[in-house]
Amino acid sequence: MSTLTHSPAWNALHDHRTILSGHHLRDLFEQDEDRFDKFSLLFNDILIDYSKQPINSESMTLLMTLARQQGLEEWIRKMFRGERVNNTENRAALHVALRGEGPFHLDGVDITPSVKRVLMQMDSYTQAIRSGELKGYSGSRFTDVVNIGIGGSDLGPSMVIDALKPYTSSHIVTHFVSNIDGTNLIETLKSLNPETTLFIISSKTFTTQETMTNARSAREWFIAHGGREKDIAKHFIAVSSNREEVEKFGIDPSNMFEFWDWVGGRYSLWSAIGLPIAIAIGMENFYQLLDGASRMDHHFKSTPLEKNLPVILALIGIWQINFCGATTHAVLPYDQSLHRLPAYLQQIEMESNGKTADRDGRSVDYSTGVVLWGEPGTNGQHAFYQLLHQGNQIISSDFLAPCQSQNPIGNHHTLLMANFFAQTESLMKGRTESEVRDELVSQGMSSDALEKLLPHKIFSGNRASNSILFKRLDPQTLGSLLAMYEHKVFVQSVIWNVNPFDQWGVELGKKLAGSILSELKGDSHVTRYDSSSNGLINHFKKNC
Ligand code: G6Q
Repeated sequence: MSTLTHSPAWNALHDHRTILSGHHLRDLFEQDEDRFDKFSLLFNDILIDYSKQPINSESMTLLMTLARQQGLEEWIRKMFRGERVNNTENRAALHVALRGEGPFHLDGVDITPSVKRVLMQMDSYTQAIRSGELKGYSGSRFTDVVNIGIGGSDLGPSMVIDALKPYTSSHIVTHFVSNIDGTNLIETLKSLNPETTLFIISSKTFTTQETMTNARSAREWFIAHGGREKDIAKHFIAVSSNREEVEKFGIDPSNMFEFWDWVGGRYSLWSAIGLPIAIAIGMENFYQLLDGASRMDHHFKSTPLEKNLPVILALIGIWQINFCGATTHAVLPYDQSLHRLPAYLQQIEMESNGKTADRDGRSVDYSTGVVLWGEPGTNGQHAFYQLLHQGNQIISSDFLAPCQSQNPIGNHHTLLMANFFAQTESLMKGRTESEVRDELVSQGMSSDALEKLLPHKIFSGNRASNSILFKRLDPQTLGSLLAMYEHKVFVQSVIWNVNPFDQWGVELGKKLAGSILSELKGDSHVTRYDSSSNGLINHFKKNC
């Protein structure tokens, strides 16, 4: 048994769960009129309501005790102090330095000036592109930006640009190519003119197979469609921490935007990886995004655990995953602009905390991380909500919505929000047998038919959710929300004693494909793998 699952705070939570599990959420609300006031928090324009969770005041006290037992307050200080909290890679995780006033120290040196220098470089480049001062090889202004990157070098920027569409320039369209599947690149290039297209090759390492393959093919396309070698400098720029590889690729280092090994890929949208965001929404709005995140950083660092948004969300998640038996977590934005948020958070949560070894290399005997998924409401309601309401698995969820729409039209937003409130309410309350019986009787249903239909119309309810309401989806609010989720994941990693900043699973994937690649090239019959892999590879070779 691990130290964690053996600890007093963990055991107290287990015992408490046994007692509390006998209480339906409906009862908890009936017993306490002030439940919303007790279990909700306001941070600037963001309201978090966690009162529809199976908790009472004692649950929160016990969860806070667990957090303190695991040394959370000191871990937060360590991260902000630039200590090497990414122990398996011997690195700091200082993404907060990308958006804060500073100073932020790494090995005794303030890194804020380097951050500011790159921000200034982004600022002048962004202005030059948006104003048309920088032009393509034929003298026309840029109309399209193609970001070539994958994982952390893709998900954040593409999600943010979709989320902030009303803030984007109407002169420039941003495209994202991430998949090594040629379809992604080819379909993107089909509508583009090389004379007016700017390629941003975004890769921290500048060695990632997918990105480098797409980048080379994009360069070939550029040359094949009228561009000359000497025009590449104008049309290809790089965001990377690997100057040597950038030069090898043929990009002028003066067209390289630097970031550093203390910025994890999935925490990098605040760095030069955010360049496509800055070009799309303008630098002023990009600064607003950073400012929103910085405000959340300040809140996270300086607010007592009991009133600390990321801490509360994280502990509610721990409660759900480790004590209530939730195996998956749905992120359900009632905002079409946030349609890529679940995919983005999937990486933040699953890549960060999906680990089996703790910080000291011991196997854990408790769940870490959670399967995260989701789709915007109301679409999901007509697809998978059935299982949320009447399935027999425990699924926790975050419902997110803006009070004001980015695109008001008629009564759309009111209807959307009516659905938002109705869903969390009915998941919590359910429908009892007597409520269903009364309804069917009032419809005049015969007793035989009624008894047959009755069990199908009962909803057990008692299904937990968090509601996250914000005034409007603007750059600052989005920045705060994303930083909130980043810190939530960090808090959970502290409770589980895992390193949230490495990703050895990703590194393995990068290596494995390389070894099979050589087998796919020749004509020889493959025999060196298991019979399944041999059979599949040989079938592919016959049919490709
Ligand atoms: C993120 C991961 C991973 C990474 C990609 C791209 O935290 O490390 O998703 O971002 O594998 O890596 P490069 O930016 O080095 O191409």
